[in-house]
Amino acid sequence: MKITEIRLHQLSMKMKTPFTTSFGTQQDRFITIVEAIDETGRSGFGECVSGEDPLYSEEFMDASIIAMKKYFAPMIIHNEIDHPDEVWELFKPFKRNNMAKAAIEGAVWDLYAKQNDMTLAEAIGGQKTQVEVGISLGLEETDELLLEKVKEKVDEGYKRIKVKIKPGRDVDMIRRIRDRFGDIPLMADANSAYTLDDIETLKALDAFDLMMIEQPLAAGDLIDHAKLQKQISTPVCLDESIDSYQAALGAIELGSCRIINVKVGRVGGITQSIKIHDLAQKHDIPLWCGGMLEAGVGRLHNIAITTLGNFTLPGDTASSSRYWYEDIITPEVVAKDGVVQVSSAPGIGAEVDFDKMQQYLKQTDVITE
Ligand code: OSB
Ligand code: MG
Repeated sequence: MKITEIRLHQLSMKMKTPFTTSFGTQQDRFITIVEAIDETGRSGFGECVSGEDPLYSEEFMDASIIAMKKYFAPMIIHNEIDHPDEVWELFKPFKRNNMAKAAIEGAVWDLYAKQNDMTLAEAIGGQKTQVEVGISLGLEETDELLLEKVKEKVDEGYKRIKVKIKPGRDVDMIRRIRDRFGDIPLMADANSAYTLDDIETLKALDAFDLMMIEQPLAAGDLIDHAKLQKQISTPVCLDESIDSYQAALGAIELGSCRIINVKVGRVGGITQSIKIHDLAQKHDIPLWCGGMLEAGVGRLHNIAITTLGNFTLPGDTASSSRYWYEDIITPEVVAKDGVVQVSSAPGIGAEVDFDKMQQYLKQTDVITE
C-alpha cells in the first residue's frame, strides 16, 4: 500500500461534564484524528489519545503532534507498506511516544482493512459480533452525587461500574455503593494514588468483593504490585504499568496483577496489543479494553480490539453520548444494555463525519513528504 498524504485534524471538544481522577479534573479534550490517504484517495483513520498534560503518562498532545509530524507520518509516506504489522518495526528506532505511533498505525490498519474490504475486527483476527462494555465514573464532589451517577448507569444496563478512588475517597465510598446497590459488578481505579504504606486501606477494600482494583501503585512499580497482590484477595489490574509487551511479560512473571487493561495507544498500537493479547491468553490473564476519553474514531478502534477472544471482561468504551453532545462519527457508538454491536461496514465501521467535526476543528496539518 502506498500512502501519499497524512492529515492531522486537531480538535478541541468539550465533555458534557468534568471528569475527575486521582491525578486531576478535565472537561476540555484535545484530540488529534489521523487521516492516512492512499493513492486512490481512500482514507483510513486513527485517533491520538494523549492527554493535554503529562498526568496519566509522560505523553502529551503537543508532543505527540510534533512526533507524528516530524517522525512517524513522514516514515509512512516514504516507505511502501504491505501490512500494518510492519509499522511498529518501522517506528522502532524512535523510542516510546507510543500514543503518537499508535495513532498513525491505527489509521494504517483502518486503511488496510478498507482496501481489503474487511472490518477492522476481521483484519486483526477478532471473532465477536458484539462486545460487552462497562462505564468509568469519575470522582464527584460528594459520595451522594456519585451514588446518583451509579444509579443512572446501572439503570442504563452497563455490564460493570468502575469508580475512581483516591486516599480519603475509598473504603467508605465503596461501602456506600455496595450498601445502596448490592452485588453489582463493581471495580475501583486508583490511577497510582497509593503506595505500600497504604496497605491497610487496600486490604480493607477486600471486604467489598470488587472485580478488581486498577493501578493502585506507581506505573513503574511492578515489584510493589507483586508484593501487594500477595497480601490482598482482590485481583490487581494494571493499566499505566503496561506500556509495552515487555512490561506485560514482567508483570505476569512477577505476579504483579491478575488482570490487564489494554489501551492500544499506551502500548504503541494494534500490533503490540495483539502480541500482549496472545501472551496474556497463554498465561490465563483476562483482558479488557480501557478508555482515554476518546471521540468516535478511538471508540471504534477500542470496539475492534475487544473482538479478540481473551478480552473477556467488559471494557470502558461506553456510548459516544457518555462524553459528547455530538460525536464526530456517523453512526455514533451506542451501548444498549451494556452491549455494543460490531459494525459490518469495512474498516472501523462508521464514517468520519467532517460536517460534525467542523465545529471542533482548530487546525489541520497536511504532511505529504
Ligand atoms: O485510568 O482508565 C483510566 C480516562 C483518562 C485517562 C485514564 C483513564 C480514564 C478513564 C476513563 O478511566 C475511560 C473512558 O471512559 O474513556
Ligand atoms: Mg485506569
